[in-house]
Amino acid sequence: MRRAPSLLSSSRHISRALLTPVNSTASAGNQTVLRAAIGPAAASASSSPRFKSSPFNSPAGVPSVSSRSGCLGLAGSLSFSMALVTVAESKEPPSRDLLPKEVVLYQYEACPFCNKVKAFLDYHDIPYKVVEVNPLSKKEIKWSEYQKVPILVVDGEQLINSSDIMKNMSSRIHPESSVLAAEEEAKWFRWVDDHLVHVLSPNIYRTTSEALESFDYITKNGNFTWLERCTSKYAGAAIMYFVSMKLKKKYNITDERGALYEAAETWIKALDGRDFLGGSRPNLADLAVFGVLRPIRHLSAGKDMVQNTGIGEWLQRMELAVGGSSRVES
Ligand SMILES: N[C@@H](CCC(=O)N[C@@H](CS)C(=O)NCC(=O)O)C(=O)O
Repeated sequence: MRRAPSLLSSSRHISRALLTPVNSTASAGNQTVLRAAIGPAAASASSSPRFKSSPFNSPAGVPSVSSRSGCLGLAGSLSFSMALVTVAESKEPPSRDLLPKEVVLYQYEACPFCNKVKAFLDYHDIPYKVVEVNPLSKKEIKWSEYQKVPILVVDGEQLINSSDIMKNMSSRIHPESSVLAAEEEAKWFRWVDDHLVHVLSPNIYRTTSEALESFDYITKNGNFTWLERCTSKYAGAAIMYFVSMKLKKKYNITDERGALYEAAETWIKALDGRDFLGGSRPNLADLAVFGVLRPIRHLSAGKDMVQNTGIGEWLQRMELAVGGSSRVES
C-alpha cells in the first residue's frame, strides 16, 4: 500500500518533466499534470553528424534526399549538391568575437522547450555543454530559484524561458539588428508557444500504447535512476494518458491527429512556397517550430504527421540547415 503513493509521486514529476506546457488549472485538484514535453531521441539527433539525411523519414511519395539523387542520376546529383551548397550557405555562425566563452544548457532531453534552444544553438554553431536534469529530484538545478528547464547559463548569467533565451541569444550574436522585428516572424514565433506545443501531449499520449511508447523514450533518454526508470515508464504513461484527456478538453481538441495535421498544414501555408519562413534561411520562428517538432519524430505521432501532411520536406530542409549538434563534452 505504501508503494502506490511513491509511484504516483514519481510519475507526477515525470509527467511534469516531459511535455507540453499546461498550466496548473488543467489538472485542477490533481497536481498530476503539468507540462509534458516529449520527444524522441534527441540524443541521437544531437549527435547526428551534419548533413546526415533527415531522421524525419521521407513522407510517403517524397523521396529522401539521398534516394532522390540516386533516382535522378547526374542531374539529380548536381541539383542535390546545389541544394547542399544552398543549405550550407543558410547557416549563420556568429563571428568569433561575439561567441560566449561558456554556454551550459540544463535540460530534459525530450522537452520541446529545451529542443527549441538546442535548435538555435546548433543552427548558429554555438558550442554548449549539457546538464541532463533528473525530473524527480531536480538536484542539478537546486542552485536556481527557477525550477523548470530549459535554463541556459551564458558566461555565468542565467537565462530562462525558451523564447526569451532564443531572443536574448539572437540579440547577442546579431547586435546590429533588432530581434523579431518582422511582424510575420514574431507572429509565428508566438504561435509555437500559444498553439503548437498544446497539440503535442494529446498526440503522444493519445492511446495507452502511444503513452507507453513516449514514456519508453523519455525514460531511456532522460536522467533517471534504474528504479525510477522502471517505475516511471508505466506509472507515467498511465497518468499522462488520463492527463492528455483533460488537455484535450482544455484546448478543445476532439481529434488529436486532426489537430496535429492542421497545425502542420497551417505552418506550411504560412511558408507560402518559401524554403523557410525566413526565406532562404531559417528565422527564429522556423527554429522554434522545428525545435518543438524534432523530439516527436521517432514517435508514432511524428511519423503520422509526416505521412499525412506536407511538412516532411520543410523538416528535411531544417534538418540540413540546422545540422548536427554543436554540443561539447562537459
Ligand atoms: N515557458 C517555459 C516552459 C518551460 C517548461 O514548462 N518546462 C517544463 C519541461 S518541458 C518543466 O520544466 N516543467 C517543470 C517540471 O518539470 O517540474 C519555456 O518556454 O521554457
